[in-house]
Amino acid sequence: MKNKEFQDRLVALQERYEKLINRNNERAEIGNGIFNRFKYPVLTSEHTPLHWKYDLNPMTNPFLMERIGVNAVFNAGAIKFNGKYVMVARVEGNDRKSFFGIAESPNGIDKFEFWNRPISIPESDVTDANIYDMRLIEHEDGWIYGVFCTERRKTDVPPSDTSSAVAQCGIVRTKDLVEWERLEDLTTSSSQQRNVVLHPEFVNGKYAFYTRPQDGFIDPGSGGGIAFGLSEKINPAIVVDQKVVDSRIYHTINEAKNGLGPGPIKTEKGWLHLAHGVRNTAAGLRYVLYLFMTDLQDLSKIIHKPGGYFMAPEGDERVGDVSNVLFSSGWISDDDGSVYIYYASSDSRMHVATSTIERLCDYVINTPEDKFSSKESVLSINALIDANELYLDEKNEAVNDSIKVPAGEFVSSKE
Ligand code: M1P
Repeated sequence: MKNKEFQDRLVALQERYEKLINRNNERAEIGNGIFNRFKYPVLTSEHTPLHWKYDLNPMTNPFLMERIGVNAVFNAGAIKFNGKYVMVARVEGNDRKSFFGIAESPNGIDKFEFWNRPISIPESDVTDANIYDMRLIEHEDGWIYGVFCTERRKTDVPPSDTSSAVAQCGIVRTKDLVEWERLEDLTTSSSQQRNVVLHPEFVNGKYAFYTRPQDGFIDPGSGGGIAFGLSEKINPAIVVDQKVVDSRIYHTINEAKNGLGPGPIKTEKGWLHLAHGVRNTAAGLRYVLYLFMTDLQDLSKIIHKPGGYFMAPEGDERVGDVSNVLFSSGWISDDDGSVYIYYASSDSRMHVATSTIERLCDYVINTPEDKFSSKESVLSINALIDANELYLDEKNEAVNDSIKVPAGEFVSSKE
């Protein structure tokens, strides 16, 4: 006799899954001219396939119960591969263990579907307790690298300390996203590392890494911010000197800590970087995204850095497992100049925002820098108002088309 409860539940679950996977996404709002948000998240725990979670045999699972729960899908690396928009997402089970799952979409904004199985990442000599936050880098040596955080329990602590952990940078590489080769973990002079990114090009014949030196697992301690260093080889990769490129600064969006997001995008004006900045509040840490640009020749030199954040958590994005967090470890620069920015909200789900190289460069070059005081912020606004008064009459209509560049602060940054 057929198990009706099982059959009914199966049909309902499959219908819900298909509806979700095939849902069209829509631009959310008028936006700020810099990027467009989209109405729906692009990957959530609900996007994980039913056969990862359910025993689909009515004999062994007559109630069609979920046997393995998925808690969240977030912090994905991204790449365009074989014409598809691909994310390698951090999938976190109900058991708190993270692993990587590959999801692809035909257009980058919706219809993301996970591949049949999660990735089985080979282990190194020391077992990884938890692996997460993979950045995907197409390196000019011909490999696609995945650099990620490997977390292990701290050994030199009393048995009663069941929380202390060590974070390091794990490295894998692949040509097809199917076979993954594990390399030795990155060695640096810091006791812990997270948010490490490999630069896509050789620098003086060496592999270049962006690191985030830190003393503690959560607290960066004396770790000064996003750093840059070179390694002779990729296996083993050893970075001896870490030069801080973007430091933590009092009363800015990255006062408490920061970390690089995805691999940088090369533009005619410089290397575009997306990073996260963290500050502390009475409600806990707040993570926002920011952009900066480094010199094409000197990768450790920032040439443009807008003040403040590029994106901050908004609406539903503000709530999740770790609320008030935006975090990005993946973006795709497409052939037509479009940029797909994949970002996670509150350690729970993935979203996309779209922009273009032209817009992002304009934003990075022409947004006033942080000048570290309220007085300077007001001066920047007044310079903009002055420039607008020259250009517009009281009805906000242009009266002087010949003014191509606004006055004040905005003159110096225009080319
Ligand atoms: O919970 C927010 C983020 O915290 C860590 O990032 P960071 O090391 O910069 O503080 C990471 O665990 C990240 O995965 C997480 O999203």
